[in-house]
This record gives sequence, structure tokens and C-alpha cells, in this order.
Amino acid sequence: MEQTFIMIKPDGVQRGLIGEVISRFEKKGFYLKAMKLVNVERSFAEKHYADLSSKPFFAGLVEYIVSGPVVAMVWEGKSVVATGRKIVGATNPLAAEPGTIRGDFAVDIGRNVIHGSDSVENGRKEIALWFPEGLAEWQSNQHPWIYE
Ligand code: DAT
Ligand code: MG
Repeated sequence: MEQTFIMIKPDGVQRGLIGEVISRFEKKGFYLKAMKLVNVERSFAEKHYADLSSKPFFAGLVEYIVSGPVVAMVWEGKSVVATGRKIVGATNPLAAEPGTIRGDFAVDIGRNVIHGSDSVENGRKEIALWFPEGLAEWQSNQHPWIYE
């Protein structure tokens, strides 16, 4: 099954949205495979967002990510990358649909609460970067009640 990297950004942690975010992925029928609350180094944040290093907002983005702890997670399930992006919502929270995390809980693009991998390949890279120690091994007993 597919895996995606989801991160609750420092604003999401500060605003008490950790449980809300986890709950949405959990209730959907995806499985938590790894999770940690961490303060990341500037160089690590730069590596995570390396593809955006030429953007004018890059410095501010890195500053934001290192401003407090983040919750890094790996979620697993059928089409979890694309569906995870739908649960997260559009990058600009003002354009994000109600019912999505960004649509429900954010206003500004630079305080958009959550990160989700945008492709299976990038998910693989992000999981390797954030969880070199590997993932938890488990199978939910609910599995046959969620998946055919
Ligand atoms: P996403 O997080 O939806 O995958 P992205 O990968 O294009 O979006 O950008 C990463 C983050 O950078 C995004 O969550 C918020 C910030 N960002 C993106 N575009 C921005 C912009 N035009 N101005 C300010 N911040 C921006
Ligand atoms: Mg992105």
C-alpha cells in the first residue's frame, strides 16, 4: 500500500490541532506508521523544502518551520498521497475548500498548518529524510472493515 509524509507545522502544534489532524486521517481509514514531535534544524528544513530554494518566500518558509516543534508522520493506505492532499486542502487556505484542514483551520499561506507529500515519489523521499530509523510494523484489526 501507498505511504505519504504528513507534517503538522509549528502553527498547527501551537494551536492545538494535533489531535484534529490525526483524527481526520485515522477516521478516513488510513494507518499511522510513524510519528514524532521534533524541533528541526534550519539545514534540515532547507533540505525538506530544497525544491523551493529559489522562491522569494523560501527564507520565510524555513523560518516558520524552525519556529517551533512540528509533528512528523507517515500515513499508509490506498491512494493515500492524492487523498491526503485532498484532506489537507489547497496551498492557499483562502482557496482551500471548507472540509479540508487548511480550509477549516487556516487563513494565510504562510501559516497553513500542515504539509502533505505531493507525489508517491516525493513521499518516498520525504519519508526517507524524516524517518531514517524506519517505520512501525503493524496491521490494524479494522483492515477488512475498511478495505475490500
Ligand atoms: P504545498 O504545501 O501545498 O505542497 P508548496 O509545496 O507549493 O505547497 O509550497 C510549500 C509551502 O511553501 C506551502 O505550504 C506554503 C509556502 N508557500 C507556497 N507558495 C507560497 C507563496 N506564494 N507565498 C508564500 N508562501 C508560499
Ligand atoms: Mg509541496
